[in-house]
Amino acid sequence: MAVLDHPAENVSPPVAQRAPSWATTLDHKQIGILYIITSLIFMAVGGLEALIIRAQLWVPDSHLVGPDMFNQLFTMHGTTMVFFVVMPMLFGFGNYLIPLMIGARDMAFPRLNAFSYWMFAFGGTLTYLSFLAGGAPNVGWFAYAPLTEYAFSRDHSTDYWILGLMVSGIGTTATAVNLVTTILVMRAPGMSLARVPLFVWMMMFDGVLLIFALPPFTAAAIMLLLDRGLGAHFFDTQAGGSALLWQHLFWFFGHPEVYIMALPAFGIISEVVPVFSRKVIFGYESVAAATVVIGVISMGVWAHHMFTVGMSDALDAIFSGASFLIAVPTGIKMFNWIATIYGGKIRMQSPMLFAVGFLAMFLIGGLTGIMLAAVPIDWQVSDSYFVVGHFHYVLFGGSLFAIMAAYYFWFPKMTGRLLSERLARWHFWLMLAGFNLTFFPMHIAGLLGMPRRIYTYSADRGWTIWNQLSTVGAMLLAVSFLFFFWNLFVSWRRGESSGDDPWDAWTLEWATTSPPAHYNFEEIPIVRSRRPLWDLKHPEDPDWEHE
Ligand code: HEM
Ligand SMILES: [Cu+2]
Repeated sequence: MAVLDHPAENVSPPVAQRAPSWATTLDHKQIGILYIITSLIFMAVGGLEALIIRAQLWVPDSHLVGPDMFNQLFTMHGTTMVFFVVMPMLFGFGNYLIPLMIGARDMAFPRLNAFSYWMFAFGGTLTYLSFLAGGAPNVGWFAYAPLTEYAFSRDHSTDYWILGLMVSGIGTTATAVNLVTTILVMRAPGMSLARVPLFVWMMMFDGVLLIFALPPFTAAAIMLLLDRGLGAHFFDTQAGGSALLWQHLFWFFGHPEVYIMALPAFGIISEVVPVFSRKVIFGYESVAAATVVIGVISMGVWAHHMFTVGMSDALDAIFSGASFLIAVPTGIKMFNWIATIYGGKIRMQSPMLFAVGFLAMFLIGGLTGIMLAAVPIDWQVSDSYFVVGHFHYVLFGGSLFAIMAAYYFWFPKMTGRLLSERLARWHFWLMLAGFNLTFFPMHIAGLLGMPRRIYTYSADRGWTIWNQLSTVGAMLLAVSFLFFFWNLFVSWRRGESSGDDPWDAWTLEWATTSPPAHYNFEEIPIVRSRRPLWDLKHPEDPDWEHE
């Protein structure tokens, strides 16, 4: 019975009992919730922008919004979803959960943690202030040169884009350092790196990826500022600068960024699937190793975004091959999750529903990704709606479906209340239907030649029906999110009480009260296996006898 018994010397004195105020808080749980709520607000804004895009494309020759506004809408939508929604939402869950999962009282650097959050909040707000200053950024979320040069982008919208992302990027760098340090040095006694929950493992490599990928982007952003403000010519093609240099620097960040948004999602799935299949994860070691392999390869595939710029055949072949290769460790994870479900006592509650949705949707995104990694196919459909369909299956079908699983799974941890299963089911089925209706037809529109980022099209192109299906799908998606927001709102105030451990789970965050006290654990637990809470609940058959 002694698994979680604790020698007295591990017991720190209780920290201040009362949680500090939200504005000045250093508590990782409050900072996590701040991240989550702020990114939910940005999600509503980014979703609204998407709805206006879809409304504009509902009929041919539409003039609901003009071309200028359309450029701003897709730029702000993409920028918002990537930098102000998916990333910070994942950091929110990471912040909240990691110290609890590793049996710590907080992150390694609580002040830096608060700093990160505020940099994100101010960076996002700064980017949006551009709307008040004459217009929002309109150069696309990857801001290609030379369009961003002063000659072509004379107002300040591009400067807002650069500065907003640099400010929040500083916060992100700090978060990355904080994540890695926390996981390396703050683990409870007995929790070796080979015993951490897979979510923790994947967040650690998320931090590592960020540390490698962000600096080139920051450097490129500074170079662009110099071009625009001080007359430098890094990306100014008319003065001998290189537009391709920007693409290389941006995508050296931008592709790993896809995995920065995906790894934590993989981590969430690796926690949810075992609990709702009532089995340990199949092949913990191979899931962990696949994470490292994905991290390494993801730094070497960036130029698959540049097949059409005229690189050499050799470079095309190398980047194509590396992109195919990354499917292998990703496929290993898929295999492990499915093998975990196989033969399990499956409980189809809301977190598992979204996890299974993730598996199916992410698979489609992965398959179209392999198609796009083949250079001849990419040459045909690059910059078409096929690509827009593809990356929404990855980012929305992948990251966001997993994030939704995380909400339903950990909401009781954060609030002590369950989300309504009835509303969850409405949310799930509407979201699944709306998602596929929105994004599947985009592949067809793309194959029929519809370029991305066009504000309208003529009726004789044959694209109308596919656009109308997409727009109807987007409306369904919007309705599904109303169910989600309503569920969060009512369940937080008067949802059914969850108890401390509603899912009969096995990791340490469930070993304390829900919601946890300010100091997380009264006593720091001692860990002997990968499922410390299972050991505590089943002293007659603890995991550490088998591991
Ligand atoms: C409410 C659901 C969503 C809808 C209806 C939607 C719709 C769209 C559409 C129609 C475009 C293409 C605009 C164009 O090329 O003219 C687009 C672009 C984009 N979306 Fe979404 N989207 C949604 C959610 C998301 C999410 C969750 C993410 C990611 C995390 C995301 C990331 C992007 C990005 C990066 C672009 C590219 C922007 C650019 O071309 O600069 N979207 N979206
Ligand atoms: Cu990529």
